[in-house]
Amino acid sequence: MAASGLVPSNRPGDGTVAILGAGSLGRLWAGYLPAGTALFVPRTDSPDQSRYPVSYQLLCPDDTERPVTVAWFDPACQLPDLLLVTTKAQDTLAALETVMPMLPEHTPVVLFQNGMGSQQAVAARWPDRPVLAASTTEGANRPAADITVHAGRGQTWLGALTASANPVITKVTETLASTGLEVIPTAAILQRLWDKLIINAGINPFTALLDCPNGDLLTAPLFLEHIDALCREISQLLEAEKLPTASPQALRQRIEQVATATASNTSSMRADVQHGRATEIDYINGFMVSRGARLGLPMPVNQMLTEQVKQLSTNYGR
Ligand code: KPL
Repeated sequence: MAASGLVPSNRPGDGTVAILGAGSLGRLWAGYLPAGTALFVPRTDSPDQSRYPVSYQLLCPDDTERPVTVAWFDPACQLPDLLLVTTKAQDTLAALETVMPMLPEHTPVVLFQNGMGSQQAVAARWPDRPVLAASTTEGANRPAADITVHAGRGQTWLGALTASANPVITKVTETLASTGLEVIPTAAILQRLWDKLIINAGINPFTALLDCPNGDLLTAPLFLEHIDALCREISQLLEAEKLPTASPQALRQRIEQVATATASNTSSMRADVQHGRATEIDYINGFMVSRGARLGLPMPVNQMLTEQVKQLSTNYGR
């Protein structure tokens, strides 16, 4: 039953998907979901936001375009079957504090945040809810307010973070796969999140500091000076965390492969700095620093990158 006790205008089970976070990734999923099933969840800090539906063009990798219009979720009269959370890592917990009370206890919540730490905070805050995490390599950006570019096809892994999410994984996978995007359920979602964290730790801060696309890193003196030491820190951290280990050389190779495959991309952190937004550095290199501190492992390169990116954001007016 909706929070207000009013009769919902949609029927439970009709595939309605609420999306919290109307940025590039939220718009990507909304654009591929069956027409009319996606709704954006208004932010309580933008009271005017919920007046008009959001309209934009989605530019697809096969060079086709689709016009997308997404209405706003009204908790008084709608019951979503699923909530996708595509907010920045640092905004997630606070944003969910206002949204969770509007959702029935059994509504699955899928977290799409970069980095690590925010997912664990949400699962710890709502341990009895079905909370899942997604790790995606779908590339999306928003060059203008009314344009979302699906920059490259990827894959999305989906896994349970809380016990009550296990029985709903198949259904959530089906709903997300109805977009035509590739969605793969996994029992090893934490490993997937770590794998992506490592890539983000090796690419994002350097591209933000150098203000360059991913591929330009490979010849940049700042990257070449620090990448081996960074990979040594990460390799030691994996071992201390008792996670599958990888040599520093193997980690560097993985990072360089992704930088090459996404050579013309602007990383999410570079984009955040360029737009004067807070970055996710505390959930990427900063997360490694705090895990290292708990385990007695110094992380000087991660620390230096965290501090420099924060300084950069301050210089850009944050
Ligand atoms: O995930 C990314 C990001 O920008 O956050 C990478 C893999 C670095 C691609 O740009």
